[in-house]
Amino acid sequence: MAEYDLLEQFRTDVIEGLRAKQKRLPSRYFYDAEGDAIFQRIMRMPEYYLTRCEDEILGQQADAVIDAIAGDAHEFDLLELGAGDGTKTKHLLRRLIALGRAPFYRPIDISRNALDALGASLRQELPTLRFRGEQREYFDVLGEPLGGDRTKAILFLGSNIGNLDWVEAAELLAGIGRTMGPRDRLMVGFDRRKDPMLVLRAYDDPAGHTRDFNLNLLRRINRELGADFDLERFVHVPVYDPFTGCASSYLVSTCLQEVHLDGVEQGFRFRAWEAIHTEISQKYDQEEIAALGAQAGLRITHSFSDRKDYFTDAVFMRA
Ligand code: AVJ
Repeated sequence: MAEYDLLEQFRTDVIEGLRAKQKRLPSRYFYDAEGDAIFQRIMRMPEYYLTRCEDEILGQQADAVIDAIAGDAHEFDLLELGAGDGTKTKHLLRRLIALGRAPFYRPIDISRNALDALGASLRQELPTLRFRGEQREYFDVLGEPLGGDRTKAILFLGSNIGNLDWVEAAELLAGIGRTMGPRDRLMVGFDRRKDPMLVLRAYDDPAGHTRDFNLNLLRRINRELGADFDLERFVHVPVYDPFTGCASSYLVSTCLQEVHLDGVEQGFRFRAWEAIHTEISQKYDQEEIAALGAQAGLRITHSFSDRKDYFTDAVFMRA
């Protein structure tokens, strides 16, 4: 999509979300340049265990992971949905290059900014790696075939799948599955169910990075859509439901107020303590991972976890 259409889509989604009875904003809009930078800080903070756990898996079990996703294919496409800064994937890329193998790395991300930074770091750190980044939304890749006749390994890491509810997640996996041949593999990073307080702290850090991340969505709407959100009048509220395994983030209006958007006649009214839902981060146990895969027509071939069993990278093939 062109820049203009992306902005129009953003506008439409914001208006629709704020008009709804239960206000919501799609979490994919967190990732502008500022949001990317805040997310980098989140990944470095002690409470956000997800990144370190998956980094441990890919760092310490790289050879086994490579074997599971690419077998003995010499040349293959390594696609990554939501590549971000690619830090964790570089464990695999470095090892593949060291083994003399020839992956064609295809990072896909909605953030132009993240792709540019990733490209620059790859050219420096892995000059012989062939790669081509694509700026797209995950759901966009589904209609089109994800690659030619070459074997492909598809990565969807970092618990990005956690931002989708069960139905959306199953549809995404099924959609990816339809583009997979019998030799292709999909590896998905799932945040596991664990002590609820530990989960909650990952989204409620004392340094306030997660609050900044959540509030940045309003700052972005102000900047790009000409709105007048007063960031002082919203608070970050994370909750975790141990029944459903769903962590949710809200922005809650601390008072009665009206917010305006450029070109929209009618203001958006907030009652005192009315909430905007901004994100889910779903946690899974092993059975749920297998059941989700099965619903999407996929079967688990391998499952890699960190020492504490906080995080699992599951490898799927078509069932
Ligand atoms: C990038 C979607 C995996 O849900 O844990 C981090 C985003 N939100 N802190 C997550 C996020 C608040 C993150 N994902």
